[in-house]
Amino acid sequence: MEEWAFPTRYDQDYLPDPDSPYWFPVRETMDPAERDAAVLVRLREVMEYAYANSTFYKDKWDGAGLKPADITSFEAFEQVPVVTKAEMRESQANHPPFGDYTCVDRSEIHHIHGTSGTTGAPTAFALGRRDWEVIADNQARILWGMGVRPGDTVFVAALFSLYLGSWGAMTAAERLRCNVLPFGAGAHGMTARAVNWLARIKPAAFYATPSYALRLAEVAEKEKIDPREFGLKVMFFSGEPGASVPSVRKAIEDSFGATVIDCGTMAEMTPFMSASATAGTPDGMLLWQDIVWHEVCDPDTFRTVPYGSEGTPVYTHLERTSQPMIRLASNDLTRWVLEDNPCGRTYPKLPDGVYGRIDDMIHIRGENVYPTEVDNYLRTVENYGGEHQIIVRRTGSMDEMIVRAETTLPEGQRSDFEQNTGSGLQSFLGVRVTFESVDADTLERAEHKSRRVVDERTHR
Ligand code: 8LQ
Repeated sequence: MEEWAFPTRYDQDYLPDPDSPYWFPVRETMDPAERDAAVLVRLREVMEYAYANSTFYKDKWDGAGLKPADITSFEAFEQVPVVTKAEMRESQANHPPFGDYTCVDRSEIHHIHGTSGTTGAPTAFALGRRDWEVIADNQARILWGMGVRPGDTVFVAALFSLYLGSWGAMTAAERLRCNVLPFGAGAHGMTARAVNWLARIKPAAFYATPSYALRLAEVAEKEKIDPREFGLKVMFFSGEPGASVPSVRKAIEDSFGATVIDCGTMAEMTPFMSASATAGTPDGMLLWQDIVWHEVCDPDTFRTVPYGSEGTPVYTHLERTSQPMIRLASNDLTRWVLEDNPCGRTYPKLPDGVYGRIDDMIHIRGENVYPTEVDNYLRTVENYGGEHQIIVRRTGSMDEMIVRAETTLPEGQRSDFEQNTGSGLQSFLGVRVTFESVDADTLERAEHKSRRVVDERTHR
């Protein structure tokens, strides 16, 4: 296996053979059982390292009665208790500012990022200098898999602040010897400027959230510029479901005429692109198991579910030394499979991407609805105005779901639209829905991740 060692340090001058679709042909195409055997040894090494360098992991595992040396099988690894975000927040509160799961000295920290949520205490992410280099290398390798090449221009249209997505895309593209346009997002008037820069620079690759790409397409239309003129080859997305939601994906492909690639796990798990599609396998996300160990688990027992089944992703770093996450519970939902991938990589795959967070699932009269399913349906409807809201309300003991969608139709000509879309949505979702329409361009567009659900229930 190429450059397989812990702690990891990659040759910073390495670039693959220009004709190779793979950065590391052996690691990417090897027999999965052989790879898993190497990963098992690595899991033990990472655990030894974390046990020796952090009181968080030492106390957690001592409390569970296990030692890194016990991890001689994946069955044993699945007994390792998961790490929750609540535990990380508590650790940072008790051991400010980075928590006692940080395994390096403060002088080794190269970047500090964090959660950008406006509610609750933020969590700080401390990324070591060596880790930053390894992250860049890991993600350059994944960009190579997406078809991005040295010399390509990569346009990064995501917030350059606490959010790791933009920085992770930038550092990866730099390592790949691309030219990076760190455009950012979120400032007033910036989307129209992005349209003009894209039309002028004509980058090969583009990174953002899927919501923001659709926003950009709308603004381009207003500016009378066809996004196909940007000449984009690859658009890669992370941060929220979308790139694997069929009608959202199609809307982006149709608007921009580029290959859409879904990627992304969690900011804590940076290199977050370790779940990513490739140029040869553009649908779903492959789990690059030699970079981060991805398990799909039963959300109650945190044991892996068989391939073909649904569960929640649990992630383990294989190369991080600053804040290694060992069995971090994502609280998301997905389904995984292991089958032949057209690109030749032998990784398992999430064929439908990550559908969403377990907490965001809406429970209506015994049925579960994902907000992304509403999005998926509405984007197929003629005269849909491009944005919607989902309002969940409790009337008596029943939960009620109201979908408020924009339409391009003028008032007075909407009754068929309302009736057909409402009943179509209801049969698509299999739950009762109250449907309302509003004027196009009246609901707020996301500059980052969409927040379409307005939950008016005081408790669930
Ligand atoms: N999340 C992230 N990527 C997703 C995807 N491709 N599909 C579905 N849901 C996705 C810095 C990267 O963008 C990762 C990131 O967004 O990290 P965050 O900000 O910590 O948010 C993580 C959550 O975003 C995940 O748990 C998913 O719910 C979602």
